[in-house]
Amino acid sequence: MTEISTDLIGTLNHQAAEAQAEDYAALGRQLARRGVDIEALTQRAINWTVAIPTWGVGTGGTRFARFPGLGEPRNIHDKLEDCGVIQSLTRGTRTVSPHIPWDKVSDYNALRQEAAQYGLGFDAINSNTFQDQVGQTKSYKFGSLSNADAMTRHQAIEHNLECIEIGQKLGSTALTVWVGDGTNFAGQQNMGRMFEHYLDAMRQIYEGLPNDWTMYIEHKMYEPAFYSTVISDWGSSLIAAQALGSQAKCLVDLGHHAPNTNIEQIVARLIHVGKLAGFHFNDSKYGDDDLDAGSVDPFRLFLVFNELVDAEPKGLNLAYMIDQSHNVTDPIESLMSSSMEIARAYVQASLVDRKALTEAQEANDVLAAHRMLKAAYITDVSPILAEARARQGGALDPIATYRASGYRAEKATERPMVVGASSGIV
Ligand code: PSV
Ligand code: MN
Repeated sequence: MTEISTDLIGTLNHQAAEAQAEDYAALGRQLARRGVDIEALTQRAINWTVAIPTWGVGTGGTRFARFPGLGEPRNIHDKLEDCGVIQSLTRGTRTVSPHIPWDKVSDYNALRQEAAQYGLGFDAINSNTFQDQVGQTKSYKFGSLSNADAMTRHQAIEHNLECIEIGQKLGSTALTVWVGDGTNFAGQQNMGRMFEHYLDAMRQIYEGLPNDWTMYIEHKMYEPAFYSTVISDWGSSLIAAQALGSQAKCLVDLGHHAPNTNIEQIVARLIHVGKLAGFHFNDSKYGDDDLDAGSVDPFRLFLVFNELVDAEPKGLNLAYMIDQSHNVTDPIESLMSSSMEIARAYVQASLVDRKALTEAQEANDVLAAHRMLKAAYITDVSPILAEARARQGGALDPIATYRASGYRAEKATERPMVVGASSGIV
């Protein structure tokens, strides 16, 4: 089941087939000279997948304004339909990551089947204790899992346990916990006590985790709290993950660090202690900008993947998700573009000659080592990505095909704008 006709994909792919074959063959010859088998890389690209956040298909906004797009998804059913479009064109986004209560329904088994019809499964489920919901007894204004008030903490724990229950019905095996808890004033709270409350609450959630589940702890430096944040960095996240046990790991959202932080080194450290859960991909210039992955600093994205590919022999089992806010673009286009940029970084990092790199490092040959990374990074692997998509029935050019399909215009008439709705994140 897909809203983009396979005929259209076939026709446009056919038109571009000759150029693609030429480019793929030329790249194959170039890589062969470098001792790299293009088919092996194409297979890696075929196996690659990144989860789409359900909230990402809605138009985002800032705290100043939100400019709604046409034909925005009004509910989880519309969101799944949009995610289905992304998957049918890119073939590298086989799962969606739901957010509760934004994606609440009465029948989760039916929702799971609905997703399966689009060829989609469910990835990590995200809890939400950073907003108050209509009818909620206790407010999260002063925090959730670390709130000074025990009843508020209890309510937040119960919500997370409910998320696990929902996730089980959806076929998910991970819970992502991000809390906005923190303070805006020095002295507002006792920082030690807040952390203890958080740990105590997380322990109670952890006890409710099924044996085959993982809990992802997501850190973020600031926002919505601006003086202190309870899980502000990977250090706090790691302390919590280690205190909780082997099923708790640290999730790295690329935007949740100070500008210029060496994220790839954080990744290496978390791999070292076996506590890396996975990623929320996005890009940023200043803070948690939630810009499209690879749009500001693609080299950094590559360097993150360089660490991941390097650590592959350790048998990593990571969760890859996108977490972006699309304020000025069509979210479907941005998500397709981002998923392709992430796959690009992965394939480029797979090109690094690890043996030669280690030798250069052992010999302290600085420039040779650096140039090996750059050689991989400057290789245009687009023909490999396109080939991987086309071989799976996807589009050689997903964005051009999407535009030609008229999907958004069709949805604009089918999905009238809901006044006051805010389907995107801020
Ligand atoms: C917080 O900024 C975050 O990165 C968390 O992952 C949330 O679940 C998501 O954005 C949506 O607000
Ligand atoms: Mn995130």
